[in-house]
Order: sequence, then structure tokens, then C-alpha cells
Amino acid sequence: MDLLSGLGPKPSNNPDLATRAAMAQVEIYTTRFCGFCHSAKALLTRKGITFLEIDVSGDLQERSKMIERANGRTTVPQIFVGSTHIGGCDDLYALHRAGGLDPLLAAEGITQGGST
Ligand SMILES: N[C@@H](CCC(=O)N[C@@H](CS)C(=O)NCC(=O)O)C(=O)O
Repeated sequence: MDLLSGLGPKPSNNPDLATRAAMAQVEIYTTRFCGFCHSAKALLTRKGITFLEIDVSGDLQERSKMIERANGRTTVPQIFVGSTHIGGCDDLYALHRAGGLDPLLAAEGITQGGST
């Protein structure tokens, strides 16, 4: 007999997407073969920002959730920094060029380890 049966769900080292999203501070919705997604991820990586990537290529449910969270925007990527919706790749780079990304990361309590 399984000694753990009846004790509820077993702890998991592989949390589901909802749990990972709740833990993540930067989230980026992407599809495969998306140049804008690659560019956006490159900037985040260059800045040493850890992010959760949600690939919605074949996932209608997550894509619907993205559109809802992004106030109706349907293109990928859609990027969220903490509770703030940044928008797409162009928006991310524009924010960075305007000097607004670092203060936003700081305001959201997100640490970064890469170059600026
Ligand atoms: N200006 C947007 C352009 C994004 C864009 O056009 N993404 C393409 C994929 S690379 C897209 O979402 N196309 C429509 C679709 O796949 O539904 C940005 O910078 O994020």
C-alpha cells in the first residue's frame, strides 16, 4: 500500500504554470519563430533579468489569458514587469531607451545582474 495515499497531493518540484507565473516577476508571452519575441528576450537576458516565458503558439487558453491581461492586444510578445503591462517588443525597447526600465524594475523590487 502507498503510505502517502490519503495525505493529499504530493509536493512537486515541477510547479504548474499558474504557480510559476505567481512567483515570476517578469513574464513574457511568446510564440515560436517570432523575431520580436527573440529581440525582447535578448534585451531582458542582456540585463540579467530572469523571466518566465509563456509560449502560446499552440495554447489557445493561455493566448486568451494574454489578450485579456494585455487589454485586448493580440500580438506577441506581451511583456509584464511585476504588476505593470509593458506591451510588446517595441514598447520594451522604447521604455529602455527612455531610461524607464531600470526604475520600473526597481519599483517592482526586481533585481538584475547584467549590463545596462
Ligand atoms: N510592434 C509589435 C509587433 C509584434 C508582432 O507583429 N508580432 C507578430 C509575431 S513576430 C505577431 O504577433 N503577429 C500576429 C500573430 O502572430 O497573431 C512589437 O514590437 O511587439
